[in-house]
Amino acid sequence: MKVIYTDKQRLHRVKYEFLSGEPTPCFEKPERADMVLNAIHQHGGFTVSEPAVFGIEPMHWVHTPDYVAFLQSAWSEWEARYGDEHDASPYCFVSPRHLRHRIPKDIEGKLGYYSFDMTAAITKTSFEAIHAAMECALTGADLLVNGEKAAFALCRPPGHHAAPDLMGGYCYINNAAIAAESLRRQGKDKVAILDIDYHHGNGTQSIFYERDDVLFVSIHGDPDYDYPHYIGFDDEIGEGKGEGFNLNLPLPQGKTDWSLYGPALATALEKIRAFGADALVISLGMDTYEHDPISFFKLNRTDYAEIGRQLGTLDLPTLFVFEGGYAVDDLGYNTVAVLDGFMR
Ligand code: SP5
Ligand code: ZN
Repeated sequence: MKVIYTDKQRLHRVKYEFLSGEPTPCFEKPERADMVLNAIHQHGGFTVSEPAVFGIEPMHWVHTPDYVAFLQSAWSEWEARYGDEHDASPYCFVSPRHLRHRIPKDIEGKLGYYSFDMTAAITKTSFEAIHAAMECALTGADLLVNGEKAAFALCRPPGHHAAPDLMGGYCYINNAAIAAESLRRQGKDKVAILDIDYHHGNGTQSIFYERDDVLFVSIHGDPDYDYPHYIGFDDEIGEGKGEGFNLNLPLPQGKTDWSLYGPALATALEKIRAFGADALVISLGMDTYEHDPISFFKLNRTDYAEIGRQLGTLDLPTLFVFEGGYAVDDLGYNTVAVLDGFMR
């Protein structure tokens, strides 16, 4: 299988996230990708290559122009005000939500306006990495269009929490959504996105919520008790033309092992088959692992091989887009277990 990766993505390294009441070293770090690359090289059945060059235009396919402009200028505006000692991070959010509000001129106001949490800080070189991650996903989509059966875009920072004009959950630009849109624009009439990150793909859901040409299915920790807290429930089925093209399969914290996960995966695959997808994008989060430090499912490496095998039974051109997964020591081997299970 072809893997698309570039070291440019190392340019995004955030110092802290605000978690459980204290500044914590950021779980989403460059070493995550190193561990995956390491396992990929050990496996031997992959070829790793650099992404092709794309401009920033594809960001506008799923994000608003003002949001993209904000991402580009945020660091210089922040540095002009506060210097370069700390990463640019929001502290104040839109309130009141339901009355009119406007986009403020000051960088601190803008950071809050375009964020839904405090875990997506911006550094001097973040935008280069964010752009490179999108290029990895787009290159993967092009491989499928050119006849490749499958590809793995080893993206970071991840993307599935990024909505049209919101960053959060370590995500800025929605790599999987842009890859799906690229597939749509290149002749794949129906594209399914299956999000198996532990956390609900709120950003991807919001991007495609009113569309019937891109099906979004997500298996994740029950948002009544878990991040992203306000979205990801099973009664969110899509709106307008998109009604019936959004499927959330929340599962309980703590006790979700294969006995609960397997049936949810079967439901997801059945939905994708019934949709009649021409291509499949997998938001491949590995934070469903039993030893993940911030998540609460109990999947193990054998389960990952089985997930990969079952995804293969759909027999669709499939792009894997890397999302979360924070048990760094096992992250590479778990990721390769899914891909290896798929290739068998
Ligand atoms: C891409 C991705 O996986 N983003 C996830 C961001 C989740 N951030 C908030 C996690 C909150 C976890 N709270 C439990 C703390 C355990 N000590
Ligand atoms: Zn996650």
